[in-house]
Amino acid sequence: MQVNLFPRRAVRPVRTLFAITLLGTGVLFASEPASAQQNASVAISVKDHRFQPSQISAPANRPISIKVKNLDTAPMEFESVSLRVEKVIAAGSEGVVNVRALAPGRYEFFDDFHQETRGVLVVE
Ligand SMILES: [Cu+2]
Repeated sequence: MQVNLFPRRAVRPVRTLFAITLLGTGVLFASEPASAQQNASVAISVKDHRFQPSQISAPANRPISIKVKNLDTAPMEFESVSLRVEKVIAAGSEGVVNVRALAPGRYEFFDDFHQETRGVLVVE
């Protein structure tokens, strides 16, 4: 009886894995460059019920992370109808509001708890 120490079947999974790895690498290179996928980030604070600065800007066609720092002693709610976001940020704390990739334009936002507190995101 002949004993095959290296049956072909045992080799196959390794080759398959190698092929999948190659395929995966190809997919990785075929997709968009990393910079296009990465979130743009922009920071804003709220102090005495005013956004500081009241106008922020971000690049178009990239998801945006807006870091909101609430320096007031009251909670606020960062809200925007056009951006379709709302997030409560406790007094003296901060939060990140993630926004989808946007077309160029002006997107208004406000504090839903103090509606006179307003700002605008300029996307260009
Ligand atoms: Cu609200």
